[in-house]
Amino acid sequence: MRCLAVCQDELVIRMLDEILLPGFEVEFIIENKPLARRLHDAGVGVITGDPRRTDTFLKADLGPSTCVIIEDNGRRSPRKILEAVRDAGGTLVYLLGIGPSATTKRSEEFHDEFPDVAYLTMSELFGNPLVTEVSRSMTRARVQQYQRYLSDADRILIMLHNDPDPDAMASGLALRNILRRTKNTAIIGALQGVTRPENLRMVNLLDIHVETMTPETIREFDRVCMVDVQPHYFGGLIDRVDLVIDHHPEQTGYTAVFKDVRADYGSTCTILTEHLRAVDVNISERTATAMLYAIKSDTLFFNRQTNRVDIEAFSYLYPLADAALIRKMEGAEITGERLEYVLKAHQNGGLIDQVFCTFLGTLPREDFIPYVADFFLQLEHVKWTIVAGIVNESLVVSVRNLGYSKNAGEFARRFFGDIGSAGGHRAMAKAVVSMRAFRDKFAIDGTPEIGPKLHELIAQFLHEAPAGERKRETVRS
Ligand SMILES: [Mn+2]
Repeated sequence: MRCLAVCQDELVIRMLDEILLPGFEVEFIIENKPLARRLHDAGVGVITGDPRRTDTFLKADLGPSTCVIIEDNGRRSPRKILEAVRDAGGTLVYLLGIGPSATTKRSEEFHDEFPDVAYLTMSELFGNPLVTEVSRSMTRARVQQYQRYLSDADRILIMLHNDPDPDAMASGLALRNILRRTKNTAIIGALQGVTRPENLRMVNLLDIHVETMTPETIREFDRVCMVDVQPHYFGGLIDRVDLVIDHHPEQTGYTAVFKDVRADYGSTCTILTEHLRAVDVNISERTATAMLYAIKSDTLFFNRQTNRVDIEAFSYLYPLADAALIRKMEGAEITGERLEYVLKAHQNGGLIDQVFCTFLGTLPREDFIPYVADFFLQLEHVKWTIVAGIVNESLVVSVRNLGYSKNAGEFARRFFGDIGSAGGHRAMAKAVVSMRAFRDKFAIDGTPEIGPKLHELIAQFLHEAPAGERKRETVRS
Protein backbone atom coordinates (compact mmCIF):
# COMPACT_ATOMS: atom_id res chain seq x y z
CA MET A 1 0.00 0.00 0.00
CA ARG A 2 1.13 3.53 -0.77
CA CYS A 3 1.39 6.16 1.91
CA LEU A 4 2.03 9.89 1.54
CA ALA A 5 3.06 11.75 4.65
CA VAL A 6 3.04 15.51 4.99
CA CYS A 7 5.58 16.26 7.70
CA GLN A 8 8.14 18.95 8.37
CA ASP A 9 9.65 17.62 11.58
CA GLU A 10 12.72 15.48 11.00
CA LEU A 11 12.25 13.28 14.06
CA VAL A 12 8.65 12.49 13.10
CA ILE A 13 9.69 11.78 9.51
CA ARG A 14 12.46 9.40 10.51
CA MET A 15 10.21 7.65 13.00
CA LEU A 16 7.31 7.17 10.53
CA ASP A 17 9.75 6.02 7.86
CA GLU A 18 11.17 3.38 10.18
CA ILE A 19 7.77 2.18 11.39
CA LEU A 20 5.89 2.15 8.07
CA LEU A 21 8.57 1.15 5.63
CA PRO A 22 8.48 -2.65 5.89
CA GLY A 23 4.76 -2.80 5.02
CA PHE A 24 4.14 0.38 3.05
CA GLU A 25 5.58 2.37 0.22
CA VAL A 26 6.19 5.69 1.98
CA GLU A 27 6.96 9.11 0.53
CA PHE A 28 7.20 12.38 2.44
CA ILE A 29 6.04 15.73 1.08
CA ILE A 30 8.50 18.28 2.43
CA GLU A 31 8.63 22.05 1.96
CA ASN A 32 12.10 22.76 3.30
CA LYS A 33 14.62 22.05 0.54
CA PRO A 34 17.79 21.48 2.66
CA LEU A 35 15.83 19.07 4.89
CA ALA A 36 14.47 17.30 1.80
CA ARG A 37 17.97 16.92 0.40
CA ARG A 38 19.38 15.60 3.65
CA LEU A 39 16.62 13.01 4.00
CA HIS A 40 16.91 12.03 0.36
CA ASP A 41 20.63 11.39 0.87
CA ALA A 42 19.74 9.23 3.86
CA GLY A 43 17.53 7.06 1.65
CA VAL A 44 14.13 8.46 2.65
CA GLY A 45 11.53 8.78 -0.14
CA VAL A 46 11.02 12.54 -0.53
CA ILE A 47 8.89 14.84 -2.70
CA THR A 48 9.61 18.57 -2.46
CA GLY A 49 6.55 20.77 -2.83
CA ASP A 50 3.91 22.94 -1.21
CA PRO A 51 1.35 20.71 0.56
CA ARG A 52 -1.28 23.49 0.38
CA ARG A 53 -1.53 23.09 -3.38
CA THR A 54 -3.66 20.43 -4.98
CA ASP A 55 -1.25 19.88 -7.86
CA THR A 56 1.50 18.81 -5.43
CA PHE A 57 -0.69 15.79 -4.63
CA LEU A 58 -1.71 15.24 -8.22
CA LYS A 59 1.99 15.16 -9.18
CA ALA A 60 2.62 12.77 -6.31
CA ASP A 61 0.05 10.48 -7.95
CA LEU A 62 -2.43 10.49 -5.03
CA GLY A 63 -5.13 7.90 -5.65
CA PRO A 64 -8.24 6.87 -3.73
CA SER A 65 -6.35 3.99 -2.14
CA THR A 66 -3.36 6.08 -1.07
CA CYS A 67 -3.15 6.69 2.65
CA VAL A 68 -2.29 10.27 3.63
CA ILE A 69 -0.82 11.21 7.00
CA ILE A 70 -0.66 14.89 7.86
CA GLU A 71 1.37 16.12 10.78
CA ASP A 72 -0.46 18.63 12.99
CA ASN A 73 1.91 20.38 15.35
CA GLY A 74 -0.74 22.88 16.51
CA ARG A 75 1.12 25.90 15.21
CA ARG A 76 -0.35 26.35 11.75
CA SER A 77 -3.84 25.08 10.86
CA PRO A 78 -3.73 22.04 8.56
CA ARG A 79 -7.04 23.09 6.96
CA LYS A 80 -5.44 24.23 3.67
CA ILE A 81 -3.56 20.94 3.38
CA LEU A 82 -6.74 18.96 4.10
CA GLU A 83 -8.55 20.89 1.36
CA ALA A 84 -5.75 20.26 -1.12
CA VAL A 85 -5.79 16.53 -0.35
CA ARG A 86 -9.56 16.40 -0.66
CA ASP A 87 -9.51 18.26 -3.99
CA ALA A 88 -6.86 15.87 -5.28
CA GLY A 89 -9.20 12.96 -4.49
CA GLY A 90 -7.63 11.68 -1.25
CA THR A 91 -10.03 9.75 0.97
CA LEU A 92 -7.89 7.86 3.51
CA VAL A 93 -6.64 10.77 5.57
CA TYR A 94 -5.13 10.87 9.05
CA LEU A 95 -4.10 13.86 11.10
CA LEU A 96 -1.22 13.05 13.41
CA GLY A 97 -1.36 15.34 16.44
CA ILE A 98 1.96 16.21 18.02
CA GLY A 99 2.65 18.24 21.15
CA PRO A 100 0.44 19.62 23.89
CA SER A 101 -2.26 20.90 21.51
CA ALA A 102 -2.99 17.36 20.24
CA THR A 103 -6.22 16.77 22.12
CA THR A 104 -9.78 15.69 21.43
CA LYS A 105 -10.73 19.35 21.27
CA ARG A 106 -8.30 19.86 18.43
CA SER A 107 -9.71 16.85 16.55
CA GLU A 108 -13.23 18.29 16.87
CA GLU A 109 -12.13 21.50 15.14
CA PHE A 110 -11.84 19.65 11.85
CA HIS A 111 -14.53 17.06 12.31
CA ASP A 112 -17.46 19.03 10.84
CA GLU A 113 -15.66 20.06 7.70
CA PHE A 114 -13.71 16.82 7.21
CA PRO A 115 -15.80 14.07 8.83
CA ASP A 116 -13.77 11.22 7.32
CA VAL A 117 -10.44 12.42 8.65
CA ALA A 118 -9.24 10.37 11.61
CA TYR A 119 -7.26 12.12 14.33
CA LEU A 120 -4.41 10.24 15.96
CA THR A 121 -2.14 11.59 18.63
CA MET A 122 1.49 10.70 19.00
CA SER A 123 1.07 10.02 22.75
CA GLU A 124 -1.79 7.58 22.10
CA LEU A 125 0.20 5.72 19.47
CA PHE A 126 3.31 5.26 21.57
CA GLY A 127 1.92 5.62 25.08
CA ASN A 128 0.58 2.12 25.73
CA PRO A 129 3.70 0.07 25.11
CA LEU A 130 5.73 2.56 27.12
CA VAL A 131 3.33 2.57 30.07
CA THR A 132 3.24 -1.26 29.99
CA GLU A 133 7.03 -1.36 30.07
CA VAL A 134 7.33 1.09 32.92
CA SER A 135 4.72 -0.66 35.05
CA ARG A 136 6.46 -3.95 34.32
CA SER A 137 9.60 -2.55 35.89
CA MET A 138 7.57 -1.62 38.98
CA THR A 139 6.29 -5.19 39.16
CA ARG A 140 9.85 -6.43 38.64
CA ALA A 141 11.11 -4.49 41.65
CA ARG A 142 8.30 -5.87 43.79
CA VAL A 143 8.86 -9.48 42.69
CA GLN A 144 12.61 -9.27 43.20
CA GLN A 145 12.00 -8.00 46.73
CA TYR A 146 9.84 -10.94 47.75
CA GLN A 147 12.08 -13.40 45.91
CA ARG A 148 15.04 -12.17 47.96
CA TYR A 149 13.09 -12.12 51.19
CA LEU A 150 11.91 -15.72 50.74
CA SER A 151 15.16 -17.11 49.37
CA ASP A 152 16.72 -18.18 52.67
CA ALA A 153 13.75 -20.22 53.96
CA ASP A 154 14.08 -24.01 54.08
CA ARG A 155 10.45 -24.74 53.41
CA ILE A 156 7.72 -22.39 52.26
CA LEU A 157 3.99 -22.99 52.54
CA ILE A 158 1.81 -21.71 49.71
CA MET A 159 -1.63 -21.69 51.26
CA LEU A 160 -4.84 -21.95 49.21
CA HIS A 161 -8.50 -21.60 50.19
CA ASN A 162 -10.60 -24.66 51.03
CA ASP A 163 -11.61 -26.91 48.17
CA PRO A 164 -9.08 -25.20 45.88
CA ASP A 165 -10.23 -24.17 42.42
CA PRO A 166 -8.10 -23.99 39.24
CA ASP A 167 -7.05 -20.39 39.91
CA ALA A 168 -5.81 -21.25 43.40
CA MET A 169 -3.88 -24.34 42.30
CA ALA A 170 -2.39 -22.74 39.19
CA SER A 171 -1.37 -19.70 41.25
CA GLY A 172 0.39 -22.08 43.63
CA LEU A 173 2.34 -23.61 40.76
CA ALA A 174 3.16 -20.19 39.32
CA LEU A 175 4.44 -18.82 42.62
CA ARG A 176 6.57 -21.93 43.16
CA ASN A 177 8.00 -21.25 39.70
CA ILE A 178 8.76 -17.60 40.51
CA LEU A 179 10.45 -18.64 43.76
CA ARG A 180 12.46 -21.22 41.78
CA ARG A 181 11.51 -23.97 44.18
CA THR A 182 10.41 -27.60 43.91
CA LYS A 183 7.48 -29.43 45.44
CA ASN A 184 9.73 -30.38 48.36
CA THR A 185 10.75 -26.84 49.26
CA ALA A 186 7.51 -25.01 48.41
CA ILE A 187 4.48 -26.97 49.57
CA ILE A 188 1.05 -26.13 48.17
CA GLY A 189 -1.48 -26.69 50.94
CA ALA A 190 -5.10 -26.17 52.00
CA LEU A 191 -7.14 -26.98 55.08
CA GLN A 192 -9.62 -28.92 52.94
CA GLY A 193 -8.65 -30.69 49.73
CA VAL A 194 -10.12 -30.62 46.25
CA THR A 195 -13.63 -32.10 45.79
CA ARG A 196 -15.15 -30.73 42.59
CA PRO A 197 -14.96 -33.26 39.75
CA GLU A 198 -13.42 -30.91 37.16
CA ASN A 199 -10.84 -29.74 39.69
CA LEU A 200 -9.98 -33.32 40.59
CA ARG A 201 -9.44 -34.00 36.94
CA MET A 202 -7.09 -31.02 36.75
CA VAL A 203 -5.20 -32.37 39.78
CA ASN A 204 -4.79 -35.75 38.08
CA LEU A 205 -3.99 -34.55 34.57
CA LEU A 206 -1.41 -32.03 35.73
CA ASP A 207 -0.17 -34.06 38.68
CA ILE A 208 -0.69 -31.34 41.27
CA HIS A 209 -0.27 -32.16 44.95
CA VAL A 210 -2.33 -30.13 47.40
CA GLU A 211 -1.36 -31.17 50.89
CA THR A 212 -4.03 -31.16 53.57
CA MET A 213 -2.90 -28.87 56.37
CA THR A 214 -3.81 -28.56 60.04
CA PRO A 215 -3.12 -25.61 62.38
CA GLU A 216 -0.17 -27.62 63.75
CA THR A 217 1.42 -28.42 60.39
CA ILE A 218 1.05 -24.78 59.27
CA ARG A 219 3.19 -23.70 62.22
CA GLU A 220 6.06 -25.91 61.03
CA PHE A 221 6.83 -23.61 58.09
CA ASP A 222 9.45 -20.86 58.05
CA ARG A 223 7.43 -18.72 55.68
CA VAL A 224 3.79 -18.65 54.65
CA CYS A 225 2.48 -17.27 51.34
CA MET A 226 -1.13 -17.07 50.25
CA VAL A 227 -2.58 -17.02 46.74
CA ASP A 228 -6.18 -16.43 45.60
CA VAL A 229 -7.19 -15.81 49.23
CA GLN A 230 -6.39 -13.45 52.10
CA PRO A 231 -5.71 -14.32 55.75
CA HIS A 232 -9.10 -13.15 57.08
CA TYR A 233 -10.58 -16.19 55.30
CA PHE A 234 -8.98 -18.47 57.88
CA GLY A 235 -10.77 -16.78 60.77
CA GLY A 236 -7.81 -15.90 62.99
CA LEU A 237 -5.85 -19.08 62.33
CA ILE A 238 -3.26 -17.27 60.19
CA ASP A 239 -3.09 -13.53 60.86
CA ARG A 240 0.47 -12.86 59.79
CA VAL A 241 1.84 -13.91 56.41
CA ASP A 242 4.88 -13.18 54.32
CA LEU A 243 3.20 -12.74 50.96
CA VAL A 244 -0.38 -12.35 49.72
CA ILE A 245 -1.31 -12.37 46.02
CA ASP A 246 -5.04 -12.16 45.38
CA HIS A 247 -7.74 -10.67 43.15
CA HIS A 248 -10.56 -10.60 45.71
CA PRO A 249 -11.50 -7.27 47.30
CA GLU A 250 -8.82 -6.18 49.74
CA GLN A 251 -9.47 -7.06 53.38
CA THR A 252 -8.05 -5.54 56.53
CA GLY A 253 -7.10 -7.01 59.89
CA TYR A 254 -3.96 -8.91 58.96
CA THR A 255 -0.30 -8.20 58.38
CA ALA A 256 1.60 -9.22 55.29
CA VAL A 257 5.23 -8.42 54.60
CA PHE A 258 4.50 -8.29 50.86
CA LYS A 259 1.13 -7.88 49.26
CA ASP A 260 -0.21 -7.65 45.70
CA VAL A 261 -3.99 -7.47 45.77
CA ARG A 262 -5.72 -6.31 42.57
CA ALA A 263 -9.49 -6.59 42.82
CA ASP A 264 -10.03 -5.43 39.25
CA TYR A 265 -8.24 -8.48 37.83
CA GLY A 266 -10.27 -11.49 36.67
CA SER A 267 -7.95 -14.05 38.23
CA THR A 268 -4.96 -14.37 40.53
CA CYS A 269 -3.15 -16.09 37.66
CA THR A 270 -3.36 -12.85 35.68
CA ILE A 271 -1.38 -11.08 38.42
CA LEU A 272 1.11 -13.96 38.51
CA THR A 273 1.52 -13.91 34.72
CA GLU A 274 2.68 -10.31 35.11
CA HIS A 275 5.06 -11.34 37.89
CA LEU A 276 6.48 -14.15 35.76
CA ARG A 277 6.95 -11.89 32.76
CA ALA A 278 8.53 -9.12 34.81
CA VAL A 279 11.35 -11.32 36.10
CA ASP A 280 11.72 -13.37 32.96
CA VAL A 281 11.28 -16.80 34.54
CA ASN A 282 10.68 -19.73 32.22
CA ILE A 283 7.15 -21.12 32.44
CA SER A 284 6.80 -24.87 31.98
CA GLU A 285 4.05 -26.21 29.74
CA ARG A 286 2.35 -27.69 32.79
CA THR A 287 2.27 -24.38 34.67
CA ALA A 288 1.17 -22.45 31.58
CA THR A 289 -1.62 -24.98 30.98
CA ALA A 290 -2.81 -24.70 34.58
CA MET A 291 -2.72 -20.90 34.45
CA LEU A 292 -4.51 -20.66 31.13
CA TYR A 293 -7.22 -23.00 32.39
CA ALA A 294 -7.47 -20.89 35.57
CA ILE A 295 -7.97 -17.63 33.68
CA LYS A 296 -10.56 -19.30 31.46
CA SER A 297 -12.46 -20.75 34.37
CA ASP A 298 -12.29 -17.75 36.75
CA THR A 299 -13.52 -15.37 34.06
CA LEU A 300 -15.97 -17.95 32.56
CA PHE A 301 -13.94 -17.48 29.39
CA PHE A 302 -14.07 -13.69 29.67
CA ASN A 303 -17.76 -13.63 30.45
CA ARG A 304 -17.45 -12.04 33.84
CA GLN A 305 -15.13 -9.68 35.68
CA THR A 306 -12.67 -9.47 32.81
CA ASN A 307 -10.00 -6.89 32.43
CA ARG A 308 -7.80 -6.07 29.41
CA VAL A 309 -4.92 -7.56 31.39
CA ASP A 310 -6.71 -10.94 31.61
CA ILE A 311 -6.91 -11.10 27.84
CA GLU A 312 -3.26 -10.08 27.61
CA ALA A 313 -2.21 -12.79 30.06
CA PHE A 314 -4.33 -15.30 28.15
CA SER A 315 -2.69 -14.52 24.81
CA TYR A 316 0.75 -14.65 26.41
CA LEU A 317 0.12 -18.09 27.96
CA TYR A 318 -1.79 -19.60 25.05
CA PRO A 319 1.20 -20.63 22.88
CA LEU A 320 2.96 -22.04 25.96
CA ALA A 321 0.07 -24.27 27.06
CA ASP A 322 -1.34 -27.62 26.01
CA ALA A 323 -4.76 -26.82 24.52
CA ALA A 324 -5.81 -30.47 24.19
CA LEU A 325 -5.28 -31.02 27.89
CA ILE A 326 -7.46 -28.01 28.68
CA ARG A 327 -10.29 -29.42 26.57
CA LYS A 328 -10.02 -32.63 28.52
CA MET A 329 -10.22 -30.81 31.84
CA GLU A 330 -13.25 -28.85 30.72
CA GLY A 331 -15.11 -31.96 29.66
CA ALA A 332 -15.18 -33.08 33.29
CA GLU A 333 -17.54 -30.31 34.27
CA ILE A 334 -20.73 -32.13 33.36
CA THR A 335 -21.34 -35.16 35.53
CA GLY A 336 -24.38 -37.37 36.05
CA GLU A 337 -25.00 -36.13 39.56
CA ARG A 338 -24.76 -32.47 38.53
CA LEU A 339 -27.32 -33.07 35.80
CA GLU A 340 -29.67 -34.45 38.45
CA TYR A 341 -29.53 -31.15 40.32
CA VAL A 342 -30.02 -29.22 37.10
CA LEU A 343 -33.20 -31.26 36.54
CA LYS A 344 -34.31 -30.68 40.10
CA ALA A 345 -33.72 -26.94 39.73
CA HIS A 346 -35.68 -26.99 36.49
CA GLN A 347 -38.65 -28.66 38.22
CA ASN A 348 -38.65 -26.63 41.43
CA GLY A 349 -37.25 -23.29 40.33
CA GLY A 350 -39.00 -20.34 38.80
CA LEU A 351 -38.21 -17.53 36.41
CA ILE A 352 -39.75 -14.17 37.30
CA ASP A 353 -38.67 -10.93 35.60
CA GLN A 354 -35.55 -12.57 34.15
CA VAL A 355 -34.47 -13.80 37.59
CA PHE A 356 -34.16 -17.54 38.11
CA CYS A 357 -34.44 -18.69 41.74
CA THR A 358 -34.38 -22.18 43.15
CA PHE A 359 -33.81 -24.09 46.37
CA LEU A 360 -32.13 -27.48 45.91
CA GLY A 361 -32.79 -28.99 49.34
CA THR A 362 -30.07 -30.73 51.36
CA LEU A 363 -26.94 -31.55 49.38
CA PRO A 364 -23.93 -33.77 49.98
CA ARG A 365 -21.53 -31.20 48.49
CA GLU A 366 -21.46 -27.48 47.95
CA ASP A 367 -20.26 -27.38 44.33
CA PHE A 368 -23.70 -28.33 42.98
CA ILE A 369 -25.00 -24.90 44.00
CA PRO A 370 -22.65 -22.63 41.98
CA TYR A 371 -22.78 -25.15 39.13
CA VAL A 372 -26.56 -24.87 38.89
CA ALA A 373 -26.34 -21.07 39.23
CA ASP A 374 -23.85 -20.87 36.33
CA PHE A 375 -25.85 -23.35 34.28
CA PHE A 376 -29.14 -21.46 34.41
CA LEU A 377 -27.43 -18.14 33.64
CA GLN A 378 -26.86 -19.55 30.15
CA LEU A 379 -30.60 -19.86 29.54
CA GLU A 380 -32.45 -17.51 27.26
CA HIS A 381 -34.14 -14.62 29.15
CA VAL A 382 -32.20 -15.29 32.36
CA LYS A 383 -30.23 -12.32 33.69
CA TRP A 384 -29.86 -13.28 37.35
CA THR A 385 -29.71 -16.64 39.12
CA ILE A 386 -30.06 -17.22 42.85
CA VAL A 387 -29.51 -20.84 43.84
CA ALA A 388 -29.60 -22.09 47.43
CA GLY A 389 -29.11 -25.39 49.18
CA ILE A 390 -28.36 -26.76 52.62
CA VAL A 391 -24.88 -28.22 53.19
CA ASN A 392 -23.89 -29.25 56.74
CA GLU A 393 -26.73 -27.33 58.44
CA SER A 394 -25.79 -24.13 56.58
CA LEU A 395 -27.70 -22.43 53.83
CA VAL A 396 -25.38 -21.76 50.89
CA VAL A 397 -26.57 -19.16 48.37
CA SER A 398 -24.90 -18.59 44.99
CA VAL A 399 -25.75 -15.43 43.08
CA ARG A 400 -24.89 -14.81 39.43
CA ASN A 401 -25.81 -12.14 36.91
CA LEU A 402 -24.82 -11.08 33.44
CA GLY A 403 -22.63 -8.36 34.84
CA TYR A 404 -24.16 -5.18 33.51
CA SER A 405 -26.81 -4.67 36.15
CA LYS A 406 -26.68 -4.24 39.92
CA ASN A 407 -23.95 -5.73 42.04
CA ALA A 408 -24.34 -9.37 43.12
CA GLY A 409 -21.85 -8.95 45.96
CA GLU A 410 -23.83 -6.04 47.34
CA PHE A 411 -26.99 -8.17 47.31
CA ALA A 412 -25.29 -10.96 49.26
CA ARG A 413 -23.74 -8.61 51.80
CA ARG A 414 -26.89 -6.60 52.39
CA PHE A 415 -29.24 -9.46 53.14
CA PHE A 416 -26.86 -12.03 54.60
CA GLY A 417 -23.80 -10.11 55.82
CA ASP A 418 -25.24 -9.69 59.33
CA ILE A 419 -26.04 -13.37 59.84
CA GLY A 420 -23.12 -15.15 58.18
CA SER A 421 -20.35 -14.77 55.64
CA ALA A 422 -21.35 -12.99 52.44
CA GLY A 423 -19.47 -11.33 49.64
CA GLY A 424 -18.38 -11.38 46.04
CA HIS A 425 -17.97 -9.39 42.88
CA ARG A 426 -20.36 -7.52 40.61
CA ALA A 427 -21.30 -10.62 38.65
CA MET A 428 -20.93 -13.41 41.20
CA ALA A 429 -21.43 -13.72 44.92
CA LYS A 430 -21.93 -16.21 47.67
CA ALA A 431 -23.40 -16.31 51.15
CA VAL A 432 -23.17 -18.99 53.82
CA VAL A 433 -25.46 -18.61 56.81
CA SER A 434 -26.62 -21.01 59.48
CA MET A 435 -30.14 -22.31 58.85
CA ARG A 436 -31.20 -21.14 62.29
CA ALA A 437 -30.08 -17.55 61.66
CA PHE A 438 -31.76 -17.56 58.25
CA ARG A 439 -35.03 -18.88 59.71
CA ASP A 440 -34.97 -16.28 62.49
CA LYS A 441 -34.13 -13.28 60.34
CA PHE A 442 -36.64 -13.98 57.59
CA ALA A 443 -39.35 -15.75 59.65
CA ILE A 444 -39.27 -18.93 57.60
CA ASP A 445 -41.25 -21.90 58.92
CA GLY A 446 -40.32 -24.60 56.44
CA THR A 447 -37.89 -25.15 53.58
CA PRO A 448 -40.57 -24.75 50.84
CA GLU A 449 -40.62 -21.04 51.72
CA ILE A 450 -36.91 -20.56 50.95
CA GLY A 451 -37.24 -20.28 47.15
CA PRO A 452 -40.07 -17.71 47.25
CA LYS A 453 -38.26 -15.76 49.97
CA LEU A 454 -35.14 -15.45 47.80
CA HIS A 455 -37.32 -14.25 44.92
CA GLU A 456 -38.82 -11.63 47.19
CA LEU A 457 -35.40 -10.39 48.37
CA ILE A 458 -33.93 -10.10 44.91
CA ALA A 459 -37.05 -8.37 43.56
CA GLN A 460 -36.82 -5.85 46.38
CA PHE A 461 -33.10 -5.34 45.67
CA LEU A 462 -33.52 -4.90 41.93
CA HIS A 463 -36.45 -2.51 42.12
CA GLU A 464 -35.18 -0.13 44.73
CA ALA A 465 -33.51 3.19 44.00
CA PRO A 466 -29.75 3.23 43.59
CA ALA A 467 -27.59 3.38 46.71
CA GLY A 468 -27.68 6.67 48.54
CA GLU A 469 -31.37 7.40 48.19
CA ARG A 470 -32.63 4.02 49.34
CA LYS A 471 -34.35 3.35 52.62
CA ARG A 472 -33.44 0.53 54.97
CA GLU A 473 -34.87 -2.79 53.87
CA THR A 474 -37.86 -3.95 55.84
CA VAL A 475 -37.55 -7.32 57.46
CA ARG A 476 -40.58 -9.31 58.36
CA SER A 477 -40.39 -10.23 62.04
MN1 LIG B 1 -9.60 -16.71 41.71
